[in-house]
Amino acid sequence: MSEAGHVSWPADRPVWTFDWRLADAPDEEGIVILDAAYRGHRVFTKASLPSLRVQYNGPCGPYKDPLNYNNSQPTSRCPQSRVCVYSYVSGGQRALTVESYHTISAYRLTHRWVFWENGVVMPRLFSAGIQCPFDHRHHSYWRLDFDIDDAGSDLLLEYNSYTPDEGWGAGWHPFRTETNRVKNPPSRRSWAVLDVASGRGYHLLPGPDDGTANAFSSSDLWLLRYRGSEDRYGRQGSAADDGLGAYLTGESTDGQDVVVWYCGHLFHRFSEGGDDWHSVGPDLVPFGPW
Ligand SMILES: [Cu+2]
Repeated sequence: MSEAGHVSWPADRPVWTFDWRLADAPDEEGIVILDAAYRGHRVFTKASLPSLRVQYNGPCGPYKDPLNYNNSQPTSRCPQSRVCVYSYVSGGQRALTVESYHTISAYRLTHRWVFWENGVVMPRLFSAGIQCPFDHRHHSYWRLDFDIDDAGSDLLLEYNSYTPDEGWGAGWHPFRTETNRVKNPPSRRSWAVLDVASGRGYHLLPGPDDGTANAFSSSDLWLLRYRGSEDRYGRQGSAADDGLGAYLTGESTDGQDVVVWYCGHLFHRFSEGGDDWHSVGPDLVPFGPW
C-alpha cells in the first residue's frame, strides 16, 4: 500500500509546493518529496531516503532497514494516517513538517522533512530502541535530486576556510566532475548547489551529530550526474555496501543535471539504553535571489 498527497503551504500565501509519497517495496525509500518548489522556483525534482544501513560493533548485522508504508505506524498526532503533515511556529518562523513513524524489530524510527517559510529544509532521521546489545551506527543516505530552477546549469561547490577566492567567493571551490567527499570540521567544510544561470542555490550544512565516514560507510557526500538508471528507489545498495561507488564514473557535473547523496552517521551507544532518541540530518539553506 501507499499514501500520497500534495502540499501548497501556507494556504493563505504558499511559499512551498510539492507532492509526497510513502510506498512499499520496491519503492521503499521513506517519504519521497517530488517536484518541490520554493517561491515558485524548483528546488528538487525528487528527495528521498533510499538506504539506511546499520553497522554493529559486535556480532549483529549489518542490516539494511527499509522505510516503507508497511512498517509505518499511526501516531497520536495523526491516528488516521501514516504520513503526518502539520505546521508549527518556532523562533517567529513557520514550518511545515511531513513525518512518518516506523517500527523495525526493536527499532523505532521517525523520518521527518521540515520545510521553513524562509526556505530552509531539514531532512531528519530519529532513532531509538535497542535491537542488539552493542554500540552501533545507523547510516542514513539521503538522495537529493536538486534541479534548481530547472534540471540544467547546476554546479556543486565546496567550502573550506583555507580555500582562496577562485571567483566564487572566499572559501568556495567548484567540482566539475563526479566525486565523493568526507567532512572536515576544522575547515568548516560544507557544500552548495548553485544554478549558475539564476544565481539561486542551496547550502548543505552537515548536522552537528552527523558523525564521520568510516570503512563501513566511507563517504559523507557524493556528487553525481543525473542518470535515470542510477535511481534505484529502495533497492539502492545492500546492508554490506551502499553501492554508490559504482556511479562515480568521472562524468562532467559542470553546469549539468546533478544529484547529491548525503550520509549522516547516527551513533547509538548501547549503554545509553533504548529510550533516548538520537537524530541526524543536514540543514539545506537557500541563497541568492529567491
Ligand atoms: Cu540504534
